[in-house]
Amino acid sequence: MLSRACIRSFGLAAVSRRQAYVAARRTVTTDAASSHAEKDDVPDDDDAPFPVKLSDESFETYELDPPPYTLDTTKRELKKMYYDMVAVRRMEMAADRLYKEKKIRGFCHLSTGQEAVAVGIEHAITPDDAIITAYRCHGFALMRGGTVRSIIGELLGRREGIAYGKGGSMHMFAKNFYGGNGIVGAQVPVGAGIAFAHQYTGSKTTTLALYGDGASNQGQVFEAFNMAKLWNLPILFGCENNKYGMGTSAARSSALTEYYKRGQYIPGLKINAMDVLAVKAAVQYGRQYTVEEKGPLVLEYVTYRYGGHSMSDPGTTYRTREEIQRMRSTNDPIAGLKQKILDWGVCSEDELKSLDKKAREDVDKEVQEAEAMDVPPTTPQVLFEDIYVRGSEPAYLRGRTPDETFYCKLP
Ligand SMILES: Cc1ncc(C[n+]2csc(CCOP(=O)(O)OP(=O)(O)O)c2C)c(N)n1
Ligand SMILES: [Mg+2]
Repeated sequence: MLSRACIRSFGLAAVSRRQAYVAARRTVTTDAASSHAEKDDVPDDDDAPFPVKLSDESFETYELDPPPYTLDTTKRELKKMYYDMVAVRRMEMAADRLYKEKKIRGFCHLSTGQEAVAVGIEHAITPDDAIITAYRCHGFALMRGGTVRSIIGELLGRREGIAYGKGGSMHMFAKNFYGGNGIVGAQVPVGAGIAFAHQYTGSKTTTLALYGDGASNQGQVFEAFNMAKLWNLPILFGCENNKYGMGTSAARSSALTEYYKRGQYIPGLKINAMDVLAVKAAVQYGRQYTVEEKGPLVLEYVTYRYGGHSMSDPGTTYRTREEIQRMRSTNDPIAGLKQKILDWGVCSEDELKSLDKKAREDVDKEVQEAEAMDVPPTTPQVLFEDIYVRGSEPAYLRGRTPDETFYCKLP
């Protein structure tokens, strides 16, 4: 029989386990407006650089010197960052509407709340660097040069979609953007392969391989870490920690929620990824580190998704409405940058409003164009097209049964 003391201690253990579930420690700030610039330092000229001081709670490091806490930016860049984040959000909102109208079918994962990650990264790298991510990929596709028209067209399954209407929400590609991948974690070793190619060809570029807090527990992630370290690959592994993997909180799924330490023998950096400037500073530092052949890094972008996991998840059964509301009203990346732009006198409230209006109008116009696009004709030619790179197709492709075999027209 169990003694009372025993029962008490088991009980306590269960309680402390439960508490551990609730309180995942997030030690960097998620304040989106935590950086600081002196108004007097902001020049009149849109292209003249001025310094921004990041909050000392922007980063946490593991076996790594932190990035500089000062970042040079320009008025033009801040306005572009703002425009980009608004455009990503408007595009996601349009996808949300079209899904609810049943015009978009199948899977659809939105990144509302996480805009500072895709935008901050793009402002820190060059078009020759590579990005690969999971299914929450619309914002990355846009930042990598996809158009709203082609991304929404893809979601609608249109012929002129970014993947010719055959990929849908999870499978979008652009130059040096390797998707959009549906299998949780699978993009991480593929990212290591891209980094290997960069190293092999001596291109002095880096690869960013992004995955979620849920994906971080996949075995293949650790296999990729191992190879990357052995070969000193120029890669920035990046865990987008949005606190949940589907309906499971990070603390329930991960024995160690400090994802930036997960590389063990790979240095790591945790980033306030609600502040687009902190993301830019961290990634530009990481990029430099990897192209200087110092080896891989594991970054952790601390962020938050406002919506459910996908369109079929209301997102309110495993977290409180208060938590979502608090993040939206006090940590929003767009509102945070907006406040800084106004505080620092980067532009007037009217100019910012017209920037907002322009982003909205640009997106709405392209969404309308996407809706007007043709759906692909239902012919075998179209069905079998684009399995191979155009021009490299084999003589025939097998269908489900021999009579479905498709003979490619040889050029
Ligand atoms: C190998 C594999 N297992 C399970 C799934 C189902 N699944 C899709 S998303 C997901 C959770 C991933 O969460 P996270 O990595 O945190 O990414 P987030 O959705 O938060 O961006 C799971 C388990 C899958 N797609 N592939
Ligand atoms: Mg997650």
